[in-house]
Amino acid sequence: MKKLIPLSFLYLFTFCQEKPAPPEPVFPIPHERQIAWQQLEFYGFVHFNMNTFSDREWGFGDEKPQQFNPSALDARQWARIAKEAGMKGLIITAKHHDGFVLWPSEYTEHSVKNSPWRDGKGDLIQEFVDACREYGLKVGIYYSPWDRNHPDYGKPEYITYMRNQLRELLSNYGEIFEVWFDGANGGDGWYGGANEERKVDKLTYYDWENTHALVRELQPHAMLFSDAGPDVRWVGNEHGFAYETTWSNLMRDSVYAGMPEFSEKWATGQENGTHWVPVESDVSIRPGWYYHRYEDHKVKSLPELMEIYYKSIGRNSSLLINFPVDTRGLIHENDEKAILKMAEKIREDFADNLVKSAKISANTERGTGYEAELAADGDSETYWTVPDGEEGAFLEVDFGKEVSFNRLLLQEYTPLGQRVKAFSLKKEVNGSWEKIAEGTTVGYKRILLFADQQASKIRIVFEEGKAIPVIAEIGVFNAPKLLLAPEISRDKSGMVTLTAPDEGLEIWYGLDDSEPSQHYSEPFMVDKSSTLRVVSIDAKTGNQSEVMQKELELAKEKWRSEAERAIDENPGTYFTVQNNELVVDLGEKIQLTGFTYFPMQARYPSGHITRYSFEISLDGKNWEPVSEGEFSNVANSPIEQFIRFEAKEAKLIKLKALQTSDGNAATVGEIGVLTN
Ligand code: FUL
Repeated sequence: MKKLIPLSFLYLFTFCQEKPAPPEPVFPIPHERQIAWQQLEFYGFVHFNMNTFSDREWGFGDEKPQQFNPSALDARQWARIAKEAGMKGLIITAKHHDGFVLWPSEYTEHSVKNSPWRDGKGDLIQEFVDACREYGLKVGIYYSPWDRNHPDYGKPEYITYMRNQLRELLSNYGEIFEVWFDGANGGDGWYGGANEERKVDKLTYYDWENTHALVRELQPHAMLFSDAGPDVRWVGNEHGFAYETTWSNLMRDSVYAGMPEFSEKWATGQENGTHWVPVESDVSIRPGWYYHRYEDHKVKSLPELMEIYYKSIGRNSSLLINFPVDTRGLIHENDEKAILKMAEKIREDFADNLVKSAKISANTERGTGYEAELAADGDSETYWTVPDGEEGAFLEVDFGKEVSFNRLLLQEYTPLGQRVKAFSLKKEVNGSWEKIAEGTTVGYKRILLFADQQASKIRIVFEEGKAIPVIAEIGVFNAPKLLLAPEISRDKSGMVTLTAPDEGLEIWYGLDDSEPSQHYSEPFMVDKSSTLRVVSIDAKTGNQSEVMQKELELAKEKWRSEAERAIDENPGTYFTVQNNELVVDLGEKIQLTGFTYFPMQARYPSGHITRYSFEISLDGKNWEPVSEGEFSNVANSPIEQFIRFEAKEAKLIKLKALQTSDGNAATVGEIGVLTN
């Protein structure tokens, strides 16, 4: 006869099984729209507008709509590539600093409606939106508050204009997932013919409170981006790198868009930040944001792109990679190849999560519903956590056999706030625990990279936190090694040295138009302008790195200047220019076709030249100005600048700094000449 269980027992049983209360949230916590957005992780930028045709980074505003004339524009090609690359959305530069707009706005003539493209009947925002929807991508809008074309820029009337345009963009094209407000603001411009400098008070001019309210009204689910959020903040650099310690919490009320000290003081977020304003890392796949033919071979290499991936998505940030769409209106073949290689490598690195087939336990558990296994169930809605006040909690992963690995992935359950301040990874070696890696913040996602390890048991120890850890997911991976290209260095005399990234690799190279078919054994001389291609080869496996290409110019052996550090072939060193004039004696007469300026490369630089003039001389007494202009965007993106002019003979060159980014004495990382 079956024994009946007494009712009271059943009660007790259910009572014991009942899930203990979840941990108290640690404030600030994310809004629903921020949670949904963070899960996108990876999306793309499209910089395509008037600058594509004027070959600039920042147009002055005096360009003509007739210049905008792509020959084969196909937004579906952009969407296909983004989709294949694993991106979840695309953001387009609807209006950049030069003021030209990609849709037939009712409020300006400076638009596609007056361009030859599609006989003035085109609407590029519509084509973009249609393509994104077809490929299942979210749609984002970049809108530059700074407008170097508009006559009213700087006056209250312009704010009305800007809001009218936002109303068009945010009412007529369906759901928008992110609205991107650029922090670059105010300065020289055409301004309807005034040709002057206009400074605005970045804190008050745009009346952000009401501008944001308008966006919220029209697109309640859209994330609002700027240095100061309110929903998502800038990472503070244009390399696509977040920080070892990256908080989603921000002292939001202390920050405003375009403030000079943002990168240094606020970009990492703060442990005690008052608002949840997570980070987005933005970077271009080429040096510039806009297309320039001379950058066709400067598309980022696979190792560079993977470094960006790990330093953004792997550091509690989303990643926004830019495509500088070309003058045809297409993503260039080289950029497509690069992004697809990156996508493949990401898939490869995370193909097999070793915790899936392992046994997961913890030294302490909160109870039913919060067990250790929940941190490895592939469901980021469930989590492992521990009783309140518990310290030194760890998760243990027993692989059952020795495995190799080199990546650790952690995710906090962020709806309850960001908590972890320090953690470590240990492996069991003969019964004791040896530390192999450590980190600080985790947030939505943290990935640690380390040298190959072997172990059958590991522990993830939560050393310190704002409160008990609440861990949604963990992952352990064994990413295949990436073969790196050789490093190229060249001294002033022109002697080129190639260094293999690892022992046992062969180096091959080719000069000018030839492929790398020469075996490298010792340094060689290149004293003229030339193209160098190099590759590393693992002779045992036959595996090859990517081919790296570098343009070399005339050797600087005969050059003389007091600015030795600006002509030492090392942009990592720099020279501070007295009287804002830098003179170099080239030692002989040379036919010049241009010059290059590499800004100072320090993390917190000073004295970037933003307006220059360049002069040449045959005798050091009589100087002829050959070029004057702007180095756009060097403060945020200190990439090498290439300025070309009509061929001229010179024996001396002079770079004059007419303006610097911060008003400090000009600095020069490296100066060079172009001769072909
Ligand atoms: C910067 C701009 O000045 C650049 O041109 C680019 O659009 C980048 C994404 O933001 O602030």
